[in-house]
Amino acid sequence: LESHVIMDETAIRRALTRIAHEILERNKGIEGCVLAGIKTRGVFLAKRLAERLENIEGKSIPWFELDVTSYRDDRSERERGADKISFPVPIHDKKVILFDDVLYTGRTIRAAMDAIMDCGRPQSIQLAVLADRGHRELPIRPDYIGKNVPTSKAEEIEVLLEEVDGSDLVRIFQQ
Ligand code: 3GP
Ligand code: 5GP
Ligand code: MG
Repeated sequence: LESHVIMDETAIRRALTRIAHEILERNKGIEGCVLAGIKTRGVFLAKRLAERLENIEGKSIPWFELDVTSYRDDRSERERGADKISFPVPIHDKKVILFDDVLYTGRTIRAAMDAIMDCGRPQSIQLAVLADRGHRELPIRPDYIGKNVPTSKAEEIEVLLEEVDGSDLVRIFQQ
């Protein structure tokens, strides 16, 4: 099993700092912005980004966790209807910025947008990802990208984050 490192701790830190500045530039600050971290690792990325933005701007930005499992299109209709998400942070008229670790087919992001639209009408939805590995099956593109990683479908990206894995690293594996 061959693997190589595509982002180390420093690269991840710099990418997050750059994305923070890109968000501030595009939105002219963080007024009206809300961060949403998608399921496991996207949550920690969103939390880190919120800290960066607070350090730069000197004001806090709301963020919340988003579990899109019940909105995925690979679940049955019955399973999907089961639990409607409610957010701890109001999203009506807000600029919601989604954060996920890896973007692949785009189905997870479609599910995340569905979940959000079910709860209100945001002013806009933007997307940040740590790694974009290509192979989209839906017309979805990220607004903020840590690193573009062209992959074959046989390759897999492993994202390790301090909070869950004890260290920060992005690696690519050949299956
Ligand atoms: P995450 O919850 O931190 O994002 O999907 C469950 C976990 O498996 C994810 O962790 C993700 O990192 C990892 N994973 C690795 N390869 C894949 C893949 O091809 N599809 C999905 N859905 N998850 C993958
Ligand atoms: P998509 O729905 O775009 O196909 O996949 C995105 C989700 O699946 C992300 O939340 C991510 O966790 C996971 N995923 C897809 N491919 C990979 C991969 O190569 N590596 C990792 N770590 N996660 C992946
Ligand atoms: Mg993920």
